[in-house]
Amino acid sequence: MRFLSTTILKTSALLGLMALAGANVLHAEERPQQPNFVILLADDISSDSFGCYGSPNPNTTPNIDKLAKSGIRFENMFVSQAVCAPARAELYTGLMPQRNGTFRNHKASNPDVKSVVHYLGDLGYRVGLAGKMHIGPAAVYPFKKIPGLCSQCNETNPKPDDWSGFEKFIKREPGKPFCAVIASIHAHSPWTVGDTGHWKEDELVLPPNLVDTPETRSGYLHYLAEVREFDRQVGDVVKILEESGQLDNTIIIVLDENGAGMPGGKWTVFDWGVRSACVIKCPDSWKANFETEAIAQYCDIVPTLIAAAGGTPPGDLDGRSLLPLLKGQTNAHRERAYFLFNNRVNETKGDTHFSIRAVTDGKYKFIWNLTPENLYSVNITTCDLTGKVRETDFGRIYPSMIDRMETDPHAKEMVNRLRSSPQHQLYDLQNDPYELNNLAEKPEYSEKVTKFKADIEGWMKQQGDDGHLDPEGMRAINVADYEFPYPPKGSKKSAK
Ligand SMILES: [Ca+2]
Repeated sequence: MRFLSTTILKTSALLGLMALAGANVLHAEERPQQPNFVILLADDISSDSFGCYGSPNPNTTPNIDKLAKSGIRFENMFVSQAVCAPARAELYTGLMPQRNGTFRNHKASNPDVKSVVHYLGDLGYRVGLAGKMHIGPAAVYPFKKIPGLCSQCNETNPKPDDWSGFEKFIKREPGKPFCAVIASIHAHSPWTVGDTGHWKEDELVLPPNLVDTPETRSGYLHYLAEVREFDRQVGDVVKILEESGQLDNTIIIVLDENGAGMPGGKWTVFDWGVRSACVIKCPDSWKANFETEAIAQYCDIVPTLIAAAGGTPPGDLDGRSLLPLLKGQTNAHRERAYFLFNNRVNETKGDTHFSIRAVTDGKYKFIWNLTPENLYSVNITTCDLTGKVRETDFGRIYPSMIDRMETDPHAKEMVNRLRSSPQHQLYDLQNDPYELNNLAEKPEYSEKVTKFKADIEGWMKQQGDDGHLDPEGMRAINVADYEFPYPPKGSKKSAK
């Protein structure tokens, strides 16, 4: 109700002034209008690939950079779990992974959970999705399907985008607000789409948490071409909204999802995975044009949309509305952001169960490995056990790091910090944004470690999270074990 209340207050003040001036008519165009929403969701991109987030390589995201110049750029937006299905479930339900049920990849949400489709539907919105779903069950996420975008993130040769479905969707019922999610497959591997000609492979600046091998350079180049493809989609959508006259009444939210599908990004709780780019363009009349260091998480988006639509967000969501922040009424939001990662056990042979939790106050990150005795096992690390995965572009990077371990101390460190991470890690995010220097064992930080550990314990209790220490509960051996059909029937692609 905040949007309406604010509007009513403003309107009352305006009426007061108008009465003084001898005018007292409230015109139709002054009545509060529900904004449209467009969420542009990337797939497996780290925020440091965006120009407006300081990409050291030029020409990656000209359209998003332009949007950021006239909108709000979040410095501290985070996703709770850096992998596809949990990131999406959190974004669409306003609940963190443990409470919505999607606390590992490919796992369905709890059937009694509601999503943005229900909440905005109740407020008169049409809610559609184009592109990648990767969530279930359908009853929790009954998006209207917007055709025209590839939905298969593993597709090597996707059809060119056809925006006619999106154009029809936004024009279908004039006067009725809409919410459209544009869920891209870029830059999920395989990195086969886009123009690599914007960069020279040997001139690329690689993030310092990677290891400079020919395989990494080649992978990163093709990844950047897909980042630029996502940016092109953002530009296409903004142009369509502009041409249809809908741009000014549409709140556009651009998110990078869960970090690059490379070692140390996706599948981790490092910032390269959980820290998300977030650019929000509000209606011009809001004059919302600034950068914010306020801490926010993906679960805050749903209550923000509900509030902006004139509704009251349910009190039991994990997220809280960002509307006061967007409207410049506050510059703070959360004191902490929390993270988890649970792997899928036995998704390839040799997996062990891995469970990890983390917290940040925006300045420091504390990571608590609940299973320090087990090796970190996700499909990117077990790829060195299965020659097959080495043949994929993303699968070649980690083995190339392993091959360098004997001669390159940095490679050894980067592999080991993933493969057998210690029980406790503490990083100074301001001086060490790539989390390379673990401070947890230094005596001067012991108090901080104790405090952060208590914070995580409190959060786990609030979430009903027992740490998932029983590997049976995480077992997902093959497609038949997934709780929702992924990949969809008829697809020959294997799930990642
Ligand atoms: Ca993803």
